[in-house]
Amino acid sequence: MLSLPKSTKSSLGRLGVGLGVGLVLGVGVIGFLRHRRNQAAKLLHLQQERIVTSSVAAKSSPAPDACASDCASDEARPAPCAQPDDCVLAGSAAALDDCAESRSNSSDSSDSDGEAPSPSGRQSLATFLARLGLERCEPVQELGRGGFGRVQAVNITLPGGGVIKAVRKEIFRRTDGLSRTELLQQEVAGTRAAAGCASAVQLLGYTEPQTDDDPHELLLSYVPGMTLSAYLDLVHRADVVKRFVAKKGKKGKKGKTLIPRTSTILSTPLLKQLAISVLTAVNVMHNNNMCHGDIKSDNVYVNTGDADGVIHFVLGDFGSAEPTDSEGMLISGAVGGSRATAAPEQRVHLAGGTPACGLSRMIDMASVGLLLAEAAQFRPMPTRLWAYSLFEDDLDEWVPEGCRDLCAQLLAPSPSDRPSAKEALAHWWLNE
Ligand SMILES: *[C@@H]1O[C@H](CO)[C@@H](O)[C@H](O)[C@H]1NC(C)=O
Ligand SMILES: CC(=O)N[C@H]1CO[C@H](CO)[C@@H](O)[C@@H]1O
Repeated sequence: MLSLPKSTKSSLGRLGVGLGVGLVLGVGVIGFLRHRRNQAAKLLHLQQERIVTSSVAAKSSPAPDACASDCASDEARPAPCAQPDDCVLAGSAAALDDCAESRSNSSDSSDSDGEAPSPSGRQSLATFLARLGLERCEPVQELGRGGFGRVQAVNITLPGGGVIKAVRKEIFRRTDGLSRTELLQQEVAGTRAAAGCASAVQLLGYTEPQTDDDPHELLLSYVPGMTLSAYLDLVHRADVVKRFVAKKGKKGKKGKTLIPRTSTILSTPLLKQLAISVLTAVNVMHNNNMCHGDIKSDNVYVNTGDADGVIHFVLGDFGSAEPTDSEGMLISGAVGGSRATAAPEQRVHLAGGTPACGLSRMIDMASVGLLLAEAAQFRPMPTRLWAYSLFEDDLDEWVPEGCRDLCAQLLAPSPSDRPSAKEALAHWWLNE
């Protein structure tokens, strides 16, 4: 296992954060995918085995890139999430246990800091879900369905009698010649790259199809609530009702008038929280040499279901994730994504062109800029969002200056002018 500097390790412990075995193995897997994409199936099988026997694997054979990152500077090492409740994942006690277990078993014995091992049996929950979760799940509700697949909320009854809610994503057989096995592997690798991050959907299990006829499924952590796009629509509509006020027209005629919006759709504290949550997840992915590729309000979930009434934002949908080299360039030189929320150079690519600057993980930064602009003002104005993305429009003056500045930096026309996720997290507006 990684021998982290003691200070790092104990601070991880304090925060309840584990550089999860999954995360570290994920790095190794990604490293492999980079060079040998076609051998991914074999590797994923190996990976699955390693998770099941994590303590053994962690001790005996660190994955190649885990070793490399061990020698790298702090800068390059996969950063744990910033939030103290790092391992507390939306609707996923399993992932919590996974984190706790990885932490307790990631210390080598010579440097155990006197940490008590976690109670035996905690690992068994994550292991149970990884091995049997998909077999044992019962559909509760269909969350989405398209030509490419189906997403369901599911209940999984645990051996002890409890029930865990999760999300099952099935990838349907393709008619366009694309391999659904590769798509599954792409999403598994993408989701793994954000393992352990509280503001990212977590991977609980997945199938390992040997043929195209086998089931192609992922088991993901469940986020109670809705997509950010739906949430913004809801908040916006409620606000319109408030701004649509009675007004006496000329000659005593009664009418109604809509007072123009002068405050952001998401409140300033929520906007900042959104930025921090998404940037934190992106930072973890980028540190693991993975680019999300499709950051948009449909792929961010708003957890409104916590008992504390506190809202959480969670990044999901890693199906467009692309491995990058250590410079952040996309190894395949190609990426999917959504035109409306894509970076300028990504749009050139999506339109069949070749961007002069190539494609790098900085496409994610531009998409985060557009996401924030949408959440601040442009959700009900898709034409203005589009114009903004073409540098032909701007956020209105009443949008907080810090927000406008951060959006503008993230959406810099040249990818090299955009801040990294880590730099963006240090922006003054998010820290005042
Ligand atoms: C799923 O689990 C919840 C919580 O235990 C329960 O209330 C619900 O009835 C279950 N739904 C199905 C369809 O089994
Ligand atoms: C629950 C579990 O598997 N924990 C293991 C962590 O690692 C120690 C040895 O390093 C094992 O004894 C535990 O069983």
